[in-house]
Amino acid sequence: MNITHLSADAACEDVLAAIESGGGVVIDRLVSSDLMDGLAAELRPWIEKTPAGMDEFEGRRTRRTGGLVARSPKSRELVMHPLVVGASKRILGRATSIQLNATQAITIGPGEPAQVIHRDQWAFDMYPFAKDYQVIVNAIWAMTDFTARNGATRVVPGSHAFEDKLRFTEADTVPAEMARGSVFLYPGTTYHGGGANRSDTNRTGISLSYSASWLRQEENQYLAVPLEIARTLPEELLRLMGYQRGAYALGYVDDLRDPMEFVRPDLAKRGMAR
Ligand SMILES: O=C(O)CCC(=O)C(=O)O
Ligand SMILES: [Fe+2]
Repeated sequence: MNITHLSADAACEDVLAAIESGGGVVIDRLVSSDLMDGLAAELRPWIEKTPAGMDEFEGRRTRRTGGLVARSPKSRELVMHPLVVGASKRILGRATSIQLNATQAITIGPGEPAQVIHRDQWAFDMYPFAKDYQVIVNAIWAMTDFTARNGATRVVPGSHAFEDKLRFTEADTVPAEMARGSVFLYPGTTYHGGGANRSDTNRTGISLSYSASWLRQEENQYLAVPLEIARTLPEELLRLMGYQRGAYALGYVDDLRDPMEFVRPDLAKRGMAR
């Protein structure tokens, strides 16, 4: 079983159906090469400065560069991509609202072995969420081509419906191969991992994940994005970053104030009702 590929004009329903049946989907060339060129130029100095990972999961030949909303204006377009955000809202639809969970440019260097196969929702202290309750969706955008040789994400097809805490080997997986500008979208229950890079060039993916807004964000957006920058961002992005209450009252400030009041007082909502 291979990963379904859809074209850039795919409808949200097609994306949801492909994920429902296979546990993930590649949407080919959803953004232009030009956008990826711009993104690569903005990120290059930051990636160059990023130290390699400290353990096997992070990858000792892998660099994880975060804070993308602050560091790369072009990344904001990916974070707010309507098809990805629309599909994520549907997949996480049992929660009242969704939020940006983490932003990471993942640069897998030559010689890096395969990452252990895992579920992204294990980030939440391995909590055994109900099978029909998704808490996280990840979009990995290809900033370089993703090939089986250079470390394309490896996926266990259909594994979003499997039991929790299973172990897999590379032989159980298929590579999410895709051209630059494409995105691989999958829920937090799909078993996957970064592939081994057996090539002599870097593989870079921009991993942008979204979660149910009642969970703690993996990347702290309030500290990763300085307030002076936050004040310049569009409302939709600010809300995704967490400048809104989750569920009924999560994340309010002092006298039940909307966190938006601290960034864009003109957009703040009064009272808890949505
Ligand atoms: O870089 C990749 O292809 C996947 C990385 C990953 O799954 C993770 O770090 O959680
Ligand atoms: Fe992962």
